[in-house]
Amino acid sequence: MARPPTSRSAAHKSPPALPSSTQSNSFRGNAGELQQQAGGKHPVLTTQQGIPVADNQNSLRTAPRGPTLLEDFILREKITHFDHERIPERIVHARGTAAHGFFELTHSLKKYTTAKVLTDIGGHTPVFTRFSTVAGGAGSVDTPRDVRGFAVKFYTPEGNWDLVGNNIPVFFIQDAMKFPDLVHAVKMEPDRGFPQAASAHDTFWDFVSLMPETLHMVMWAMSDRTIPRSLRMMEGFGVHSFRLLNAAGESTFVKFHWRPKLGIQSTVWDEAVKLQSADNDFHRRDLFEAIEAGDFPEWELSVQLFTEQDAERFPFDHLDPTKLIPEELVPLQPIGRMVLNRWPDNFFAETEQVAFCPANVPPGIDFSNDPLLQGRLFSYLDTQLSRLGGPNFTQIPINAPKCPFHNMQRDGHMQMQVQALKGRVNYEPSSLLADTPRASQAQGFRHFAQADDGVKGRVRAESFADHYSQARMFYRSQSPLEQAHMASALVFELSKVGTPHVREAAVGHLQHVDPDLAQRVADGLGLQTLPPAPATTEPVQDLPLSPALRIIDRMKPTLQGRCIGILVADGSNGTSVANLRKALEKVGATVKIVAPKVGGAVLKDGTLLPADGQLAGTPSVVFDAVASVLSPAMGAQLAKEAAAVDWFRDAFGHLKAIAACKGTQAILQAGGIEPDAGVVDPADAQGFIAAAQTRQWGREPKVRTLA
Ligand code: HDE
Repeated sequence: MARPPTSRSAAHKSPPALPSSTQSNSFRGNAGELQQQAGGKHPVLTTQQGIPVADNQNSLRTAPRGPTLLEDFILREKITHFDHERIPERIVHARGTAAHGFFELTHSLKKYTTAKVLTDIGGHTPVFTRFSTVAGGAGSVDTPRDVRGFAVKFYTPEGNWDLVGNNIPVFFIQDAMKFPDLVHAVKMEPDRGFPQAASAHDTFWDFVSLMPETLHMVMWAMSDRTIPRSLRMMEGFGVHSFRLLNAAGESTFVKFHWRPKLGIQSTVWDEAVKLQSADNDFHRRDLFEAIEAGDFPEWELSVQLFTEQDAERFPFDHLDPTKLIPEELVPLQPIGRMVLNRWPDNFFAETEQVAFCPANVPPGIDFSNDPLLQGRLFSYLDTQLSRLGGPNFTQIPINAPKCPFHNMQRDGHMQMQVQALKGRVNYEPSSLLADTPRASQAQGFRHFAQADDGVKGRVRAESFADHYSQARMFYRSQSPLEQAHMASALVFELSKVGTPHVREAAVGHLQHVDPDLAQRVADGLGLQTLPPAPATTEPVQDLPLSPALRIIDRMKPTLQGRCIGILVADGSNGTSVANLRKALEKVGATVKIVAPKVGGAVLKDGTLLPADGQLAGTPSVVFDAVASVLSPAMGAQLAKEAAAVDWFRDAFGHLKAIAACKGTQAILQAGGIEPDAGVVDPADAQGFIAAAQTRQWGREPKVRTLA
């Protein structure tokens, strides 16, 4: 039955006049609700075909309350494009964040390589650097216990060089053949679809316990390296040995290391866990805010250089990616710096579509025979063909070289170029056209001419057989507190493993790493007997220790790049807040004001101090240290507020310095906090700065039981 017309169905008969680029294009929809307020000149909205759009609010209908017409090409185009907005996420390293910047070479490696990026001092090579977690999906969190990807694309004058590394210098497996198994084992279990972004489950530890070559990297994964405070405070490693080739064709092996200018800094585990609820984007936001504030993150690039003869003397095989070269054995030589100074304009176009590939190297850099690297040389281009939809992804601006490039590759899905070389010739050799691209012996890429003799077969080198010695070296090189963190991480992870024999097998392997560690983990798991150590083919060596592998001792005592939260409320003393803030900012810290209401607090003198965050939504985990300036009355009131009590209790538990005024004492008492040397008065700004430059490590045994 036809409805009588009502006021609801009154038609908006004619759309407003088509806005011109000089007119305002704000107008009202049927309900009269739309207002667009941004000023400036607004170009006419068009379809992808360039057809101007008159109404971007209403689809085309037969009548105001009638069905929508298939004829509406504007609606169809808009929805179709939207339907295809997502592309497959990376199978690993799906969650990432990136920034633009430059690399500046400070020391030439001319003796070793012809690659201009490593020989021409002073110039700025543009870079795009993407950091990532490994196991979680693109929508997972920033702070799980996980390895971090550290991939740098250098747009060099001789083509793109991708140094696709991690924040750990070794890898779990020795052969690319095992990568799909490793990744299947660590990602969410296939029948149940969980856990997301976590290695603490049966399949990962089952794989580990059956593949002892993983043990060295497992020790790194259980260390504080995998719970970084900030992407700006992580090291990066190229992992594999690469080769440098000089003009004479001579080869030198090289390992690449990135060292953060702000020093390495990690969180404590409970903090990392709580960050997952406080701010899923903690690392992404931190990098964004630093770059927006002009506080550009910087890393030093260093190399370890060694010859084939040097390598023969190492007590391990450098082609085995489960081994690192201690810097006590081959020192690091700084050669340049990378600064990240520009946030991408568009996350999808740049951070999501960027395609890194370890096979992208300019002339003068070459590969080693590391079997993991060899597999990677294939995998990245292959996965990118499906992830980015075809072979022309190299033309996406973020992936295209910034130097001239010419070849005879043509056509394919999403071809964007009409090549400069016009006419009949799209092949080589040809005699029909002048100025066609040709190969160059002088400038072209050369491979190291390596002699190989052997018998073809699916074999693993005997020199790869020692799986435990470096795991032991790494564990024993740590400070006692770091060892306790590792033992506790192992207890946590294995406690999440439901299958007893998997748990026990993992502990058995730890006996080879360190019998005391195995016992601590067994005790932490409540095992009645210590599981037996599996047989080994090689005796475990006691290698010289490498204190350079610690991080707690090497954390930089600084407030640069660190963020301090000051809690205020109505009635707070504005002068005390201002003085503290000034002193903190003077030494490079960022200060954020937190108040019970985001509108801010009315200070004792009646002025309004705007807040950067609301107390319940800005827990202390997002800060490196906290302070408070509260009146006794507000302190007493907040002592009954869980968010305020947790603010201090968590800061204390996470070993942070606290500057607490007298008014705050009631909250500290409610949180059961017994002030120690890391709890000072906010009037003592210098005392607070000294305490906040580091964590209060001595407090840890008082606040939690470590394995
Ligand atoms: Fe990767 N890895 N990987 N990987 N990897 C990928 O490539 C692979 C390995 C690393 O921000 C994928 O485009 C194999 C070591 C980073 O976009 C894929 C093997 C190291 C990134 C792939 C390894 C890395 C990736 C997934 C063993 C440290 C993210 C999406 C043979 C040196 C780069 C993609 C970015 C990404 C394969 C081992 C680092 C599937 C087969 C060792 C930082 O191609």
